[in-house]
Amino acid sequence: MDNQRRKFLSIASTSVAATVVSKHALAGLPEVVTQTDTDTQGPYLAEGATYNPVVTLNGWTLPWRMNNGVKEFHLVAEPVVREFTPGFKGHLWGYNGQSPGPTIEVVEGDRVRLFVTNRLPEHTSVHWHGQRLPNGMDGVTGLNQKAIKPGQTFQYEFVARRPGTFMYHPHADEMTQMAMGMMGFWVTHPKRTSDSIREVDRDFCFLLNSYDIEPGSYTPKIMTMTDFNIWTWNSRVFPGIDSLNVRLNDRVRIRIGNLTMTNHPIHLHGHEFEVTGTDGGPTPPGSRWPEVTTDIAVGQMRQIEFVANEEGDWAFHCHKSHHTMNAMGHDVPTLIGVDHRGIAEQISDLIPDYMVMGERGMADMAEMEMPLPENTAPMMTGQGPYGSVEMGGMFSVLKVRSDQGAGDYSNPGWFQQPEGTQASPVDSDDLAFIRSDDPGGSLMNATKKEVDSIEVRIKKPNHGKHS
Ligand SMILES: [Cu+2]
Repeated sequence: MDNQRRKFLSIASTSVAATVVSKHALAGLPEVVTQTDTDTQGPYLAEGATYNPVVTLNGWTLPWRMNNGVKEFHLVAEPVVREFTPGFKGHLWGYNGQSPGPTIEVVEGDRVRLFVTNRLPEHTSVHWHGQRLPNGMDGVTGLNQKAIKPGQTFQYEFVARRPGTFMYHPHADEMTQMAMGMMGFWVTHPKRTSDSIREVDRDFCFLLNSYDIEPGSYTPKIMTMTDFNIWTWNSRVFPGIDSLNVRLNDRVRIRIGNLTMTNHPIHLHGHEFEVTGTDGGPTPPGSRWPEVTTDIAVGQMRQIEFVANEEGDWAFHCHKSHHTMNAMGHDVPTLIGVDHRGIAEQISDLIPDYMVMGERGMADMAEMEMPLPENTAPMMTGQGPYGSVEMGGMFSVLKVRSDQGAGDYSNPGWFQQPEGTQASPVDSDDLAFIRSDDPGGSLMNATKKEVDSIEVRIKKPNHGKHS
Protein backbone atom coordinates (compact mmCIF):
# COMPACT_ATOMS: atom_id res chain seq x y z
CA MET A 1 0.00 0.00 0.00
CA ASP A 2 2.77 2.34 0.99
CA ASN A 3 4.52 1.67 -2.29
CA GLN A 4 1.37 2.33 -4.21
CA ARG A 5 0.79 5.54 -2.32
CA ARG A 6 4.34 6.65 -2.96
CA LYS A 7 3.91 5.91 -6.63
CA PHE A 8 0.69 7.90 -6.76
CA LEU A 9 2.28 10.84 -4.98
CA SER A 10 5.24 10.89 -7.32
CA ILE A 11 2.96 10.93 -10.33
CA ALA A 12 0.90 13.71 -8.78
CA SER A 13 3.99 15.77 -8.06
CA THR A 14 5.52 15.45 -11.52
CA SER A 15 2.31 16.73 -13.00
CA VAL A 16 2.89 20.08 -11.27
CA ALA A 17 6.62 20.42 -11.89
CA ALA A 18 8.43 22.16 -14.69
CA THR A 19 8.91 19.49 -17.33
CA VAL A 20 10.81 19.08 -20.53
CA VAL A 21 8.81 19.41 -23.73
CA SER A 22 9.31 16.47 -26.12
CA LYS A 23 10.68 17.03 -29.62
CA HIS A 24 7.35 15.88 -30.99
CA ALA A 25 5.44 18.60 -29.11
CA LEU A 26 7.86 21.42 -30.01
CA ALA A 27 6.21 22.11 -33.35
CA GLY A 28 3.05 23.19 -31.56
CA LEU A 29 4.70 25.79 -29.34
CA PRO A 30 3.78 29.47 -29.48
CA GLU A 31 5.82 31.35 -32.06
CA VAL A 32 9.00 32.96 -30.68
CA VAL A 33 8.63 36.73 -30.74
CA THR A 34 11.86 38.73 -30.44
CA GLN A 35 12.57 42.41 -30.10
CA THR A 36 15.90 44.17 -30.64
CA ASP A 37 14.71 47.79 -30.72
CA THR A 38 15.84 49.53 -27.51
CA ASP A 39 13.11 52.21 -27.63
CA THR A 40 10.28 52.05 -25.11
CA GLN A 41 7.51 50.12 -26.87
CA GLY A 42 3.93 51.31 -26.53
CA PRO A 43 1.46 49.50 -24.28
CA TYR A 44 0.53 46.01 -25.48
CA LEU A 45 -3.16 45.23 -25.15
CA ALA A 46 -4.25 41.92 -26.59
CA GLU A 47 -7.74 41.55 -27.98
CA GLY A 48 -10.39 41.35 -25.30
CA ALA A 49 -8.07 42.54 -22.51
CA THR A 50 -9.59 45.18 -20.28
CA TYR A 51 -6.75 46.20 -17.97
CA ASN A 52 -4.55 49.27 -18.41
CA PRO A 53 -1.28 47.75 -19.72
CA VAL A 54 2.13 48.71 -18.35
CA VAL A 55 4.82 50.49 -20.33
CA THR A 56 8.30 49.03 -19.82
CA LEU A 57 11.03 51.66 -19.96
CA ASN A 58 13.25 50.85 -22.96
CA GLY A 59 11.47 47.52 -23.11
CA TRP A 60 8.39 45.68 -24.28
CA THR A 61 5.65 43.21 -23.34
CA LEU A 62 5.69 39.62 -24.62
CA PRO A 63 2.66 38.71 -26.76
CA TRP A 64 0.83 35.51 -25.80
CA ARG A 65 -1.69 33.16 -27.34
CA MET A 66 -4.75 31.52 -25.81
CA ASN A 67 -4.81 27.72 -25.91
CA ASN A 68 -7.92 26.10 -24.39
CA GLY A 69 -8.23 28.80 -21.76
CA VAL A 70 -4.50 28.89 -20.95
CA LYS A 71 -2.32 31.93 -21.71
CA GLU A 72 0.82 30.61 -23.41
CA PHE A 73 4.12 32.47 -23.58
CA HIS A 74 7.42 31.43 -25.13
CA LEU A 75 10.64 32.69 -23.58
CA VAL A 76 13.98 31.97 -25.24
CA ALA A 77 17.10 32.32 -23.09
CA GLU A 78 19.91 33.40 -25.42
CA PRO A 79 23.00 35.60 -25.92
CA VAL A 80 22.00 39.12 -26.98
CA VAL A 81 23.64 42.42 -27.85
CA ARG A 82 22.17 45.29 -25.83
CA GLU A 83 22.90 48.94 -26.51
CA PHE A 84 23.33 50.66 -23.11
CA THR A 85 23.35 54.09 -24.74
CA PRO A 86 24.36 55.12 -28.27
CA GLY A 87 28.04 54.22 -28.73
CA PHE A 88 28.11 51.62 -25.99
CA LYS A 89 26.97 48.02 -26.45
CA GLY A 90 27.19 45.01 -24.18
CA HIS A 91 27.39 41.35 -25.09
CA LEU A 92 24.86 40.02 -22.62
CA TRP A 93 22.55 37.09 -22.03
CA GLY A 94 18.82 37.72 -22.03
CA TYR A 95 15.49 36.56 -23.38
CA ASN A 96 13.88 36.96 -26.81
CA GLY A 97 16.49 39.31 -28.25
CA GLN A 98 17.08 41.62 -25.28
CA SER A 99 18.23 42.05 -21.73
CA PRO A 100 16.13 42.39 -19.69
CA GLY A 101 13.67 39.97 -21.21
CA PRO A 102 10.17 41.06 -22.18
CA THR A 103 7.63 42.00 -19.52
CA ILE A 104 4.96 39.37 -18.94
CA GLU A 105 1.48 40.76 -18.28
CA VAL A 106 -1.41 38.62 -17.09
CA VAL A 107 -4.58 39.03 -15.04
CA GLU A 108 -5.25 37.65 -11.55
CA GLY A 109 -6.72 34.17 -11.92
CA ASP A 110 -5.21 33.49 -15.37
CA ARG A 111 -3.82 30.01 -15.95
CA VAL A 112 -0.41 30.65 -17.50
CA ARG A 113 1.86 28.27 -19.41
CA LEU A 114 5.40 29.42 -20.10
CA PHE A 115 7.66 27.56 -22.48
CA VAL A 116 11.34 28.26 -21.87
CA THR A 117 13.81 27.32 -24.61
CA ASN A 118 17.49 27.36 -23.70
CA ARG A 119 19.85 28.68 -26.40
CA LEU A 120 22.63 29.49 -23.94
CA PRO A 121 25.92 27.57 -23.84
CA GLU A 122 25.05 26.29 -20.32
CA HIS A 123 21.99 25.05 -18.48
CA THR A 124 19.45 27.45 -16.97
CA SER A 125 16.03 27.62 -15.29
CA VAL A 126 13.48 30.34 -14.55
CA HIS A 127 12.37 31.36 -11.07
CA TRP A 128 9.12 33.35 -10.96
CA HIS A 129 10.13 35.72 -8.16
CA GLY A 130 7.31 36.42 -5.69
CA GLN A 131 4.61 34.18 -7.16
CA ARG A 132 2.32 31.78 -5.35
CA LEU A 133 2.70 28.56 -7.32
CA PRO A 134 3.18 24.80 -7.02
CA ASN A 135 6.60 24.04 -5.58
CA GLY A 136 7.69 22.21 -8.73
CA MET A 137 7.18 25.40 -10.77
CA ASP A 138 9.40 27.62 -8.60
CA GLY A 139 12.42 27.12 -10.82
CA VAL A 140 15.28 26.41 -8.43
CA THR A 141 17.56 24.03 -10.33
CA GLY A 142 18.31 20.87 -8.45
CA LEU A 143 15.73 21.65 -5.74
CA ASN A 144 12.47 21.99 -7.68
CA GLN A 145 13.37 20.76 -11.15
CA LYS A 146 16.13 19.47 -13.38
CA ALA A 147 18.21 22.11 -15.15
CA ILE A 148 17.10 23.11 -18.64
CA LYS A 149 20.03 21.91 -20.75
CA PRO A 150 21.19 23.82 -23.85
CA GLY A 151 18.76 23.03 -26.65
CA GLN A 152 15.96 21.87 -24.33
CA THR A 153 12.56 23.47 -23.85
CA PHE A 154 10.76 23.21 -20.50
CA GLN A 155 7.21 24.15 -19.69
CA TYR A 156 6.04 25.87 -16.52
CA GLU A 157 2.37 26.17 -15.66
CA PHE A 158 0.53 27.84 -12.81
CA VAL A 159 -2.35 30.15 -11.96
CA ALA A 160 -1.43 33.81 -11.39
CA ARG A 161 -3.03 33.77 -7.96
CA ARG A 162 -2.36 37.21 -6.62
CA PRO A 163 -2.19 40.59 -8.38
CA GLY A 164 1.02 42.58 -8.14
CA THR A 165 4.49 43.14 -9.45
CA PHE A 166 6.94 40.28 -9.86
CA MET A 167 10.23 39.51 -11.55
CA TYR A 168 11.73 36.47 -13.23
CA HIS A 169 15.34 35.35 -13.37
CA PRO A 170 17.37 32.12 -13.55
CA HIS A 171 18.00 30.00 -10.47
CA ALA A 172 20.91 28.15 -12.11
CA ASP A 173 24.48 29.49 -12.08
CA GLU A 174 22.84 32.69 -10.88
CA MET A 175 26.02 34.63 -10.30
CA THR A 176 26.94 34.30 -13.98
CA GLN A 177 23.49 34.50 -15.48
CA MET A 178 22.27 37.54 -13.56
CA ALA A 179 25.61 39.33 -14.01
CA MET A 180 25.09 38.71 -17.74
CA GLY A 181 21.65 40.35 -17.72
CA MET A 182 19.12 37.50 -17.42
CA MET A 183 16.00 38.91 -15.80
CA GLY A 184 12.59 40.29 -16.62
CA PHE A 185 9.48 41.89 -15.19
CA TRP A 186 6.07 40.34 -14.53
CA VAL A 187 2.84 42.22 -13.82
CA THR A 188 -0.35 40.51 -12.70
CA HIS A 189 -3.21 42.99 -13.09
CA PRO A 190 -6.06 42.73 -10.56
CA LYS A 191 -9.38 41.25 -11.69
CA ARG A 192 -10.98 44.41 -10.44
CA THR A 193 -9.70 47.61 -8.86
CA SER A 194 -10.14 48.28 -5.13
CA ASP A 195 -9.07 50.74 -2.45
CA SER A 196 -5.65 49.17 -2.33
CA ILE A 197 -5.20 48.76 -6.11
CA ARG A 198 -6.58 51.87 -7.75
CA GLU A 199 -6.95 52.60 -11.41
CA VAL A 200 -4.10 54.70 -12.83
CA ASP A 201 -3.65 56.59 -16.09
CA ARG A 202 -0.03 55.53 -16.66
CA ASP A 203 1.72 52.47 -15.37
CA PHE A 204 5.49 52.26 -15.95
CA CYS A 205 7.91 49.53 -14.95
CA PHE A 206 11.63 48.85 -15.08
CA LEU A 207 14.34 46.79 -13.39
CA LEU A 208 17.40 48.14 -11.64
CA ASN A 209 20.41 46.17 -12.83
CA SER A 210 24.17 46.63 -12.95
CA TYR A 211 27.21 45.39 -14.79
CA ASP A 212 30.97 45.45 -14.50
CA ILE A 213 32.31 46.23 -17.97
CA GLU A 214 35.79 47.67 -18.47
CA PRO A 215 35.74 50.72 -20.74
CA GLY A 216 36.56 49.45 -24.21
CA SER A 217 35.34 45.88 -23.63
CA TYR A 218 31.95 44.29 -24.35
CA THR A 219 31.35 41.43 -21.91
CA PRO A 220 30.50 41.92 -18.23
CA LYS A 221 32.84 40.49 -15.62
CA ILE A 222 30.82 37.88 -13.78
CA MET A 223 32.91 37.47 -10.60
CA THR A 224 32.28 41.04 -9.39
CA MET A 225 30.65 41.17 -5.95
CA THR A 226 30.23 44.85 -5.18
CA ASP A 227 32.33 46.99 -7.49
CA PHE A 228 30.01 47.37 -10.46
CA ASN A 229 30.63 50.32 -12.80
CA ILE A 230 27.57 50.36 -15.07
CA TRP A 231 24.37 51.22 -13.18
CA THR A 232 21.38 50.63 -15.38
CA TRP A 233 17.61 50.79 -15.64
CA ASN A 234 16.56 47.94 -17.87
CA SER A 235 20.15 47.61 -19.10
CA ARG A 236 20.29 51.24 -20.25
CA VAL A 237 22.31 54.19 -18.87
CA PHE A 238 21.49 57.88 -19.08
CA PRO A 239 21.22 59.46 -21.62
CA GLY A 240 20.05 56.17 -23.14
CA ILE A 241 17.13 55.82 -20.68
CA ASP A 242 13.85 57.11 -22.10
CA SER A 243 11.87 59.78 -20.25
CA LEU A 244 8.56 59.00 -18.56
CA ASN A 245 6.07 61.14 -20.47
CA VAL A 246 2.73 61.89 -18.80
CA ARG A 247 -0.22 64.23 -19.04
CA LEU A 248 -0.82 66.89 -16.37
CA ASN A 249 -2.98 65.46 -13.52
CA ASP A 250 -2.48 61.86 -14.62
CA ARG A 251 -2.36 59.35 -11.80
CA VAL A 252 0.98 57.62 -12.39
CA ARG A 253 2.25 54.29 -11.10
CA ILE A 254 5.90 53.27 -11.42
CA ARG A 255 6.96 49.72 -10.57
CA ILE A 256 10.66 49.22 -9.89
CA GLY A 257 12.40 45.91 -9.17
CA ASN A 258 15.97 45.63 -7.91
CA LEU A 259 18.14 42.80 -9.23
CA THR A 260 21.50 44.45 -8.53
CA MET A 261 23.77 43.61 -5.57
CA THR A 262 23.05 46.83 -3.63
CA ASN A 263 20.16 49.07 -2.56
CA HIS A 264 18.96 52.07 -4.56
CA PRO A 265 17.20 55.10 -3.03
CA ILE A 266 15.01 56.16 -5.94
CA HIS A 267 14.17 59.86 -5.85
CA LEU A 268 11.52 61.86 -7.72
CA HIS A 269 11.64 65.65 -8.03
CA GLY A 270 8.65 67.98 -7.81
CA HIS A 271 6.09 65.53 -6.41
CA GLU A 272 5.43 63.35 -3.37
CA PHE A 273 4.51 59.73 -3.95
CA GLU A 274 3.24 56.84 -1.87
CA VAL A 275 4.54 53.27 -1.92
CA THR A 276 1.37 51.41 -2.90
CA GLY A 277 2.88 47.97 -3.33
CA THR A 278 5.81 45.74 -2.46
CA ASP A 279 6.81 42.25 -3.56
CA GLY A 280 4.20 40.96 -1.14
CA GLY A 281 1.31 42.81 -2.76
CA PRO A 282 -0.52 46.11 -2.32
CA THR A 283 0.22 48.04 0.88
CA PRO A 284 -2.93 48.73 2.98
CA PRO A 285 -4.01 52.33 2.22
CA GLY A 286 -3.84 53.26 5.93
CA SER A 287 -0.16 52.30 6.06
CA ARG A 288 0.94 54.69 3.31
CA TRP A 289 2.76 57.98 3.84
CA PRO A 290 4.20 60.56 1.48
CA GLU A 291 7.81 60.22 0.31
CA VAL A 292 10.08 61.72 -2.29
CA THR A 293 12.65 58.92 -2.07
CA THR A 294 12.14 55.23 -1.51
CA ASP A 295 14.95 52.80 -0.90
CA ILE A 296 14.72 49.58 -2.86
CA ALA A 297 16.74 46.77 -1.35
CA VAL A 298 18.28 43.85 -3.24
CA GLY A 299 15.66 41.47 -4.57
CA GLN A 300 12.84 43.89 -3.72
CA MET A 301 10.13 45.60 -5.71
CA ARG A 302 8.51 48.93 -4.91
CA GLN A 303 5.46 50.34 -6.60
CA ILE A 304 5.03 54.10 -6.24
CA GLU A 305 2.03 56.26 -7.14
CA PHE A 306 1.38 59.97 -7.40
CA VAL A 307 -0.69 62.53 -9.26
CA ALA A 308 1.54 64.33 -11.77
CA ASN A 309 0.15 67.78 -11.08
CA GLU A 310 3.25 69.93 -11.58
CA GLU A 311 4.19 70.71 -15.15
CA GLY A 312 7.83 70.47 -16.13
CA ASP A 313 10.83 68.22 -16.68
CA TRP A 314 11.45 66.57 -13.32
CA ALA A 315 14.59 64.58 -12.58
CA PHE A 316 13.99 60.99 -11.49
CA HIS A 317 17.06 59.07 -10.36
CA CYS A 318 18.92 56.90 -7.87
CA HIS A 319 20.17 59.12 -5.05
CA LYS A 320 23.50 57.30 -4.71
CA SER A 321 25.48 59.78 -6.75
CA HIS A 322 27.92 57.14 -8.01
CA HIS A 323 24.96 55.40 -9.58
CA THR A 324 24.22 58.43 -11.77
CA MET A 325 27.62 58.14 -13.36
CA ASN A 326 29.03 55.87 -16.04
CA ALA A 327 32.18 53.77 -16.01
CA MET A 328 34.94 56.30 -16.52
CA GLY A 329 34.69 58.02 -13.15
CA HIS A 330 35.31 55.18 -10.79
CA ASP A 331 39.12 55.11 -10.65
CA VAL A 332 39.84 58.81 -10.95
CA PRO A 333 41.87 60.29 -8.05
CA THR A 334 40.54 63.44 -6.34
CA LEU A 335 42.53 66.39 -7.63
CA ILE A 336 40.42 69.26 -6.33
CA GLY A 337 42.73 72.10 -5.37
CA VAL A 338 45.82 70.59 -6.99
CA ASP A 339 47.47 73.17 -9.18
CA HIS A 340 48.47 71.57 -12.46
CA ARG A 341 49.91 74.64 -14.12
CA GLY A 342 53.17 73.80 -15.81
CA ILE A 343 52.86 70.08 -15.15
CA ALA A 344 50.27 69.58 -17.88
CA GLU A 345 52.50 71.24 -20.43
CA GLN A 346 55.43 69.05 -19.52
CA ILE A 347 53.29 65.92 -19.70
CA SER A 348 51.76 66.90 -23.03
CA ASP A 349 55.25 66.95 -24.50
CA LEU A 350 55.34 63.22 -23.76
CA ILE A 351 51.62 62.36 -24.17
CA PRO A 352 50.07 64.68 -26.79
CA ASP A 353 46.40 64.10 -25.75
CA TYR A 354 47.00 64.54 -22.01
CA MET A 355 44.28 66.45 -20.18
CA VAL A 356 44.12 67.57 -16.59
CA MET A 357 40.85 66.51 -14.99
CA GLY A 358 39.21 67.33 -11.71
CA GLU A 359 41.23 70.37 -10.62
CA ARG A 360 38.04 72.35 -9.92
CA GLY A 361 35.71 69.41 -9.27
CA MET A 362 34.50 66.86 -11.77
CA ALA A 363 32.17 69.00 -13.91
CA ASP A 364 35.03 69.38 -16.38
CA MET A 365 34.54 65.72 -17.20
CA ALA A 366 31.13 66.49 -18.66
CA GLU A 367 32.25 69.69 -20.38
CA MET A 368 35.38 68.46 -22.12
CA GLU A 369 35.24 66.08 -24.99
CA MET A 370 37.49 63.62 -23.28
CA PRO A 371 38.97 60.98 -25.59
CA LEU A 372 37.26 57.68 -24.73
CA PRO A 373 38.17 54.13 -25.63
CA GLU A 374 35.87 52.52 -28.17
CA ASN A 375 32.61 51.15 -26.70
CA THR A 376 32.02 53.00 -23.46
CA ALA A 377 29.90 55.93 -22.29
CA PRO A 378 31.16 59.27 -21.01
CA MET A 379 31.18 59.33 -17.21
CA MET A 380 28.46 61.98 -16.92
CA THR A 381 26.74 63.57 -19.83
CA GLY A 382 23.36 64.16 -21.48
CA GLN A 383 22.64 67.55 -22.98
CA GLY A 384 19.66 69.39 -21.52
CA PRO A 385 18.22 72.66 -22.89
CA TYR A 386 20.63 74.66 -20.68
CA GLY A 387 23.83 72.62 -20.96
CA SER A 388 25.17 69.30 -19.78
CA VAL A 389 23.03 67.51 -17.19
CA GLU A 390 26.27 65.96 -15.86
CA MET A 391 24.65 62.62 -15.20
CA GLY A 392 24.94 59.04 -16.32
CA GLY A 393 23.70 55.69 -15.10
CA MET A 394 20.39 55.53 -13.21
CA PHE A 395 18.85 58.84 -14.27
CA SER A 396 15.81 59.81 -16.26
CA VAL A 397 13.21 62.59 -16.50
CA LEU A 398 9.49 62.66 -15.70
CA LYS A 399 7.93 64.96 -18.30
CA VAL A 400 4.57 66.39 -17.21
CA ARG A 401 2.66 68.33 -19.87
CA SER A 402 -0.83 69.82 -20.06
CA ASP A 403 -0.94 69.27 -23.83
CA GLN A 404 0.10 65.59 -23.76
CA GLY A 405 -2.69 63.46 -25.22
CA ALA A 406 -4.34 60.78 -23.09
CA GLY A 407 -2.43 57.56 -23.74
CA ASP A 408 0.27 59.41 -25.69
CA TYR A 409 3.68 58.22 -24.50
CA SER A 410 5.76 60.17 -27.03
CA ASN A 411 8.49 62.55 -25.89
CA PRO A 412 7.15 66.15 -25.81
CA GLY A 413 10.65 67.72 -25.98
CA TRP A 414 12.01 70.15 -23.38
CA PHE A 415 9.76 72.11 -21.04
CA GLN A 416 9.34 75.81 -21.84
CA GLN A 417 9.82 77.58 -18.49
CA PRO A 418 7.11 80.23 -18.02
CA GLU A 419 8.49 83.77 -17.78
CA GLY A 420 9.83 84.57 -14.31
CA THR A 421 9.77 81.00 -13.00
CA GLN A 422 13.38 79.99 -13.61
CA ALA A 423 16.54 80.48 -11.56
CA SER A 424 18.66 83.14 -13.26
CA PRO A 425 21.89 85.07 -12.65
CA VAL A 426 21.79 88.23 -10.51
CA ASP A 427 23.86 91.35 -11.18
CA SER A 428 26.51 91.36 -8.42
CA ASP A 429 26.29 95.16 -8.07
CA ASP A 430 22.81 94.71 -6.62
CA LEU A 431 24.06 92.48 -3.87
CA ALA A 432 24.82 93.65 -0.37
CA PHE A 433 26.02 90.79 1.78
CA ILE A 434 25.42 91.40 5.43
CA ARG A 435 27.42 89.24 7.77
CA SER A 436 26.65 89.16 11.47
CA ASP A 437 29.49 89.97 13.89
CA ASP A 438 27.66 88.29 16.73
CA PRO A 439 29.88 85.44 17.95
CA GLY A 440 26.81 83.46 18.99
CA GLY A 441 26.02 81.85 22.32
CA SER A 442 28.80 81.87 24.89
CA LEU A 443 27.65 78.94 26.99
CA MET A 444 30.19 76.51 25.59
CA ASN A 445 33.13 78.56 24.40
CA ALA A 446 35.83 76.33 23.02
CA THR A 447 39.17 76.45 24.79
CA LYS A 448 41.92 76.69 22.29
CA LYS A 449 45.59 76.02 22.89
CA GLU A 450 48.00 78.33 21.18
CA VAL A 451 49.95 76.32 18.62
CA ASP A 452 52.42 77.24 15.95
CA SER A 453 50.93 76.85 12.53
CA ILE A 454 51.92 73.59 10.95
CA GLU A 455 52.75 73.19 7.34
CA VAL A 456 52.53 69.70 5.89
CA ARG A 457 54.77 68.87 3.02
CA ILE A 458 54.18 65.68 1.12
CA LYS A 459 57.14 64.19 -0.63
CA LYS A 460 56.60 61.42 -3.12
CA PRO A 461 59.24 58.69 -3.27
CA ASN A 462 61.77 59.42 -5.95
CA HIS A 463 61.68 56.75 -8.65
CA GLY A 464 64.82 57.74 -10.47
CA LYS A 465 65.43 61.10 -11.98
CA HIS A 466 63.78 62.26 -15.20
CA SER A 467 65.04 65.41 -16.74
CU1 LIG B 1 21.56 53.29 -7.06
